[in-house]
Parts: sequence; C-alpha cells; structure tokens
Amino acid sequence: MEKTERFSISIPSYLLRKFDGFLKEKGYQNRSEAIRDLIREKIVLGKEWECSKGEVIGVLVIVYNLNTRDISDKVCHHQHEFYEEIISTLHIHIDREHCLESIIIKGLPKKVREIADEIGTTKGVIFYKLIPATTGKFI
Ligand code: NI
Repeated sequence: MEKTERFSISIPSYLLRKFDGFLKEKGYQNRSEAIRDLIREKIVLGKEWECSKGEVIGVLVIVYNLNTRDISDKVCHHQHEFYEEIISTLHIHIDREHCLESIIIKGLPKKVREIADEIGTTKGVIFYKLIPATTGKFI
C-alpha cells in the first residue's frame, strides 16, 4: 500500500466553512477523504483523459423525445457504427415521450469524445453529457 503523507494548508475561513458544509452535505467523515476525492477527480482523472495514450472510459447520457422523426433508429445506428467502443447501453423510458440512454464508451480519449459528440448532436437529442470515468489504473 502507498505511503500516506500529511500536509497543512492555508485557506480563507469562508472557504473552509463552505468546504465543511460540503463534507456534511456529502457525508464525508473527515476532510482528508474529501480532499483525496477532489484531487482524484480534478487532477488524476483530468490527466488520464488529457494525456493518456491508452484507453479511457466514460458514460454518455442522452435524453431524447421519442416523437422526433427516426430518432430511435438514428441513435441505434450510431451505436452500431461504434460497436467496438460502445460496451453497454441502458435505455429507460422516462415518460410516454422521453427516453434516456446511458451509453458506456471505452477507447482513446479523442475517440470517446468524438463518439459522444456525434451521438449527442443527433437531431432530436435534447440533452447530452459525457461523464469521464476512470479505468482505475491511475487513481
Ligand atoms: Ni424509451
């Protein structure tokens, strides 16, 4: 197991109050756990996506209106086009007309973003967001 180190930081009081409020809200037991998570998310994950020459993994969330002409077919065809990178899709029916899909994409960072943009900008998609996740190798 990796050695643990201690350090102290200086921070304006109002920011510390906000930080402690954040810990309470999220259910963190102590500041160290929260700081570690923030570092992982802001630094390690960022580097993994920006600098990695290897594969990354992300979740694309899209929402569309089922009544838009050919939308289901288009979204499905895109996913077949990228069958090598798209490893799983979950489709749920939000209500009578809206669908949500979470699409897990694995590949080189540039490719994953390209796929997310291509699917996300399909006519009729009313919301899309790519959530970068980690393969776990660097965190
Ligand atoms: Ni549906």
